[in-house]
Amino acid sequence: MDALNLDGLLTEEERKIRDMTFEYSQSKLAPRVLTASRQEVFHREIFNEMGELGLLGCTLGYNKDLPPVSSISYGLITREVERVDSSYRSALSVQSSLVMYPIYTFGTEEQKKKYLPKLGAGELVGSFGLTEPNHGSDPGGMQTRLRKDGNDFILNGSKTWITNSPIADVFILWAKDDDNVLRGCILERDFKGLSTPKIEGKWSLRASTTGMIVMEDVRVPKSNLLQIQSLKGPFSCLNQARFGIAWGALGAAEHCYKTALEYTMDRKQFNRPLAQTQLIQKKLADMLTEISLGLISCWRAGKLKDDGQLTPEMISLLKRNNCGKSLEIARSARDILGANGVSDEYSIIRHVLNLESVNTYEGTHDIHALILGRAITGLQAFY
Ligand code: TGC
Ligand code: FAD
Repeated sequence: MDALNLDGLLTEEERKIRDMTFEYSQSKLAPRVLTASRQEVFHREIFNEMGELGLLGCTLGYNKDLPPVSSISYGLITREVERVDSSYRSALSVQSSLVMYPIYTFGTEEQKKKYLPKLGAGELVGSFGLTEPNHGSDPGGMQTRLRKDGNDFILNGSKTWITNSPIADVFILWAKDDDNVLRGCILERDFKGLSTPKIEGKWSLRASTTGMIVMEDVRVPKSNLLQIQSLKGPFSCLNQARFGIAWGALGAAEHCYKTALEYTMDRKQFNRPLAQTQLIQKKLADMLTEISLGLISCWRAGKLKDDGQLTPEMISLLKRNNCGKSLEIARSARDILGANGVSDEYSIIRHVLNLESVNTYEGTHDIHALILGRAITGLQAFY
């Protein structure tokens, strides 16, 4: 399974964190996922379990009793969680990278004290509102407005496709102010004028709850504003989350590869195992190659990240490649399992459908190509 010996590059602490997360994911998440996915439910207590293990916001060092872990450890965690289901990795990424990270990085001391310990323990659930009904890939065009009103601000607008919004207690919300400058603020569930309708009929990430955030004259105290003014705010959060997704998607791909390998060793057609046919062996070889190259490049990115040298373009390269390749691997595994490939009992179809979203959120496959294209040519091709 570990063709290029990633294991040999890890520190003892990284191996321990990986093994602990594997144990947790397989013993606690895997038994729940089939029902969760069929019934479209997210088990809220998963946040408390992850919090107890110290998985939430684990790179931030916000808690003096929990020293920050390496970026590679964070990547190994997302890989183990997503081996079970991308929905659970989504929960972990949003809480850690998109909610705790901005409060840790752009929050006041009061905000950090008030929110970080409870978010880290999983007592509070956070969500991140950037995408709008008319602005997905181009968040710079957003219409949500934060207008000054005395000492407070009044918020109007709507966000859509927001992970965990229907169950969240705290919202990191991005909006433009009177001067058209992008601002971030923290909203709480009981703010008057805030509602979070669930998006129904989602055939992907079914074990994750997705919804809207609708804001009608929501009064936001000045003390709830984050100390950042520019698209750099949300984009720097996305850098963290995209790094974790680049690792996580490979966990889902590894699960599909392992399932396809075991299936073809057992299943006989034309009096021999499927695994003893040239076409199947080529497919397995392609899968293992892409997974191995992906993992080693994630390790390199983790090292660069902790050295402060990982650029957004490098993250785009990895997020795009690893999500795209993992989706191809999952589709290929689905084909290899024949009819069983479309049954959720074998989990492959669930990963295929999940990875369709993973390939789209946090910047689509093509948007990351355009980010790379801009870096290669120096020419802007978005608009
Ligand atoms: P552009 O002109 O490129 O940049 C505007 C300002 O932002 C700065 N910047 C960055 N800063 C830090 N990190 C990055 N990655 C950055 N990218 C850009 C840039 O330097 C500039 O700063 P300044 O000071 O000059 O103003 O902005 P643009 O409007 O042309 O952007 C184009 C593009 C395509 C790169 C960007 O809009 C983009 O990435 N679009 C994709 C949108 C996206 O990823 N949305 C994600 C929503 S959240 C989500 O999906 C969560 S899923 C969670 C889950 O369940 O796991
Ligand atoms: P669009 O931007 O409308 O893109 C549609 C298609 O056009 C894509 O193929 C895209 O690549 C292509 N395209 C766009 N612009 C160009 C261009 N210039 N040139 C060529 N092609 C282009 N957002 C949040 O803020 N918070 C969340 O928690 C969150 N969670 C999500 C959970 C799920 C399950 C999903 C599916 C999405 C989530 N999102 C979230 C939203 C996600 O980030 C957006 O869906 C994504 O950024 C794409 O935006 P869009 O769906 O509006 O597609």
